[in-house]
Amino acid sequence: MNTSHEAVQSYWMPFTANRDFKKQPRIIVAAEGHYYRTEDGRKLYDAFSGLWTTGLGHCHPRIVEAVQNQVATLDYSLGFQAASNKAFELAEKVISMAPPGYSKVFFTNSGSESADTSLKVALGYHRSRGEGHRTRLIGREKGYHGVNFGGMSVGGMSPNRKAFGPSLLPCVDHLRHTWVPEHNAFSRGQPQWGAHLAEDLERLAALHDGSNIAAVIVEPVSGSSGILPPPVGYLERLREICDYYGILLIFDEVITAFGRVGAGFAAERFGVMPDIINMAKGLTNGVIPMGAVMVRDEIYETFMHGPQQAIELFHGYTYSGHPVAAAAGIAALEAYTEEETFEQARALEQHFEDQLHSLADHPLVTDVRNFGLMGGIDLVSRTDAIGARGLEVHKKCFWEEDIVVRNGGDILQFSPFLNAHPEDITMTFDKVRGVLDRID
Ligand code: PXG
Ligand code: PLP
Repeated sequence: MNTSHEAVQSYWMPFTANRDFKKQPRIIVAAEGHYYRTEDGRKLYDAFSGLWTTGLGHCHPRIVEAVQNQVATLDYSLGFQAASNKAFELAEKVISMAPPGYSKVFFTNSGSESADTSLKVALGYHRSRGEGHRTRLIGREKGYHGVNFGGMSVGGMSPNRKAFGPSLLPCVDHLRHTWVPEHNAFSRGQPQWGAHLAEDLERLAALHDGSNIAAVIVEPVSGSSGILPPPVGYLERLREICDYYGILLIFDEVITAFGRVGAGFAAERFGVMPDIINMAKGLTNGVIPMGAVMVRDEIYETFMHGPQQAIELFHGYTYSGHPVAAAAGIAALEAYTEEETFEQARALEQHFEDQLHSLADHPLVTDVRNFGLMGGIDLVSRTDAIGARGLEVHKKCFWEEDIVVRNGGDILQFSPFLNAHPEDITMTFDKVRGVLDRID
């Protein structure tokens, strides 16, 4: 039965042009492997693997089974002062996949909650060390750290901030972003130009005094703002400056963790170790909402003082460490290891890069960027309607080409499955080219 008009009208959709959508709703009813099924019975190839979430493909049998078993065994357990066995098991698995030095995992339900959790951990850490004066938080222009107040404040995507300006957190500064097309347009992988932009942190340390800065949060590769890989040497330089001033470095790896950049974590791929790593999405392959914040041992230990019965961190969510989400996470992490998913993803990178950049010569394309299995294509915006061309490509792909391509305004974003077939990547870009040829 088709979704009724009333049902469509009842739902206030997130990050969606609701009025436009409701004229011709795009409704998905099922998925399997690399395909969605629509309400009108078509099979769509998913070129965005969920929403960066579902690298293993949809309805992965191992995860489906784990969730089905868990929901029938322990549907929910309180997580405060007692917790489900699955939360512990997943925490151990995450640590075992992480580079050396990280030893504790705090569970959240999303990337947004991970962002706010990590900022609170950073402030609490400094306070526990007797440095409560470290209150400043530094984000970056074009950064995305979700939509809660902390993440929104350190985030740097202007449309997400615009309506809430006066209510954003105080004591926040932003580094400049690293996308400067006259120097680094059409980069393949990390741009050579731009490492010096990390010196913005030196300027902020000089302005406020480094001893007043609690943390710097960046995505190792910015995702939502259109796939901005770090210039060569940039992350290394941020790490050095943070070390010098005693500032915590947080990597928001909500997109980049679990294979998206051909490794367990971008930290590992870039060889730069932050103090805190945020994750979500791929943690459960998107099957059940869950996020996590992983910290270096010293950060956790710093909180562990005072009377034994005292709660060390006044923070947590009703669903932190939810047993069904944790079961999905355990199964996903086992699948990544046994199927050698990260190695597969790494092996696809060159083909993906070549196909993505094959659109560079199209008259509607102004820039193409990629890292790992993350790709962005900028389209020329229509003068009278910013975002309209990108949305039109998304809609034409959905209705006429049977593929799901995500647009963020006039930027097309690609997040192929970590285990994609190379010919499907080729097919994706052939179809996108066809659509670009047909629109004005
Ligand atoms: N941090 C980063 C780096 C993200 O990419 C979040 C935090 C927030 O996660 P939640 O689970 O609260 O949404 C994200 C989420 C896009 C797109 O089109 C990206 C995200 C969300 C929606 C769309 O690139 N990333
Ligand atoms: N609002 C109210 C009234 C609550 O009781 C709670 C949790 O107990 C929350 C918000 C927070 O909900 P959650 O823990 O799911 O984030």
